[in-house]
Amino acid sequence: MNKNSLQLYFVAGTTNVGEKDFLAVLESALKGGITTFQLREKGEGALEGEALRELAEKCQKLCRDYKVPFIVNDNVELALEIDADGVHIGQEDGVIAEVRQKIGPNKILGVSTHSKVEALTASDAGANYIGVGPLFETKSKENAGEAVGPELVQEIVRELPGLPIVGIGGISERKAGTVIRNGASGVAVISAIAASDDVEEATRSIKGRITLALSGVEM
Ligand code: 3NM
Repeated sequence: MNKNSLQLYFVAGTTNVGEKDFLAVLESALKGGITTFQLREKGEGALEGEALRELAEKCQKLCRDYKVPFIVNDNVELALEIDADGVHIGQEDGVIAEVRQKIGPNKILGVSTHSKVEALTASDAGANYIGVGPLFETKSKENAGEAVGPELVQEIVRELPGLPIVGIGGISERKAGTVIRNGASGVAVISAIAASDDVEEATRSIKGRITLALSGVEM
């Protein structure tokens, strides 16, 4: 995969946007410059079944309009059914190599990792990129575990220089540059975008920080 598409990776589901309209939030984020979107529909009141499929198809269409990859979290069957660009799985979502087998060689496979060992395993099993986190404290994921700190990104990059990494967990606009300077190809966020009052503007600001950090400008 093109690692530039990981620069600002927006992760969200309907339970992350408060009173806002979910698709409007996604479109604003796309306008603001997100480079990948992952539909992660979890928590109390999360959509399931046909309702989830309909939402996924609407997200997919919007992402296509903006030429941004559309990734489905966890649900390999749904991703295949609607021909999403890829799937993202956690450590509990089935053995990584089995998921790769199911989706074939061409779809994007992302895996959440929390240690060097998990990163190596994911890489061997055919992940195209890994999420490393939670880098900082986060309230957006239940049982996210202790913050591992951005230094873990650096350690993993040293072991696996060819594997694109997105940092995740508690990343604010202010922290985005640090994550990039530790060697990540990009940052993945939920609340920094989904919970902001002005989604497009917040997205643009985070993207600006990432672009600066990738070009080597210190802030
Ligand atoms: N995965 P926020 S942390 C979905 O560590 C997710 O694997 C994590 O949300 C991991 O940007 C996390 O609001 C939540 O902190 C990220």
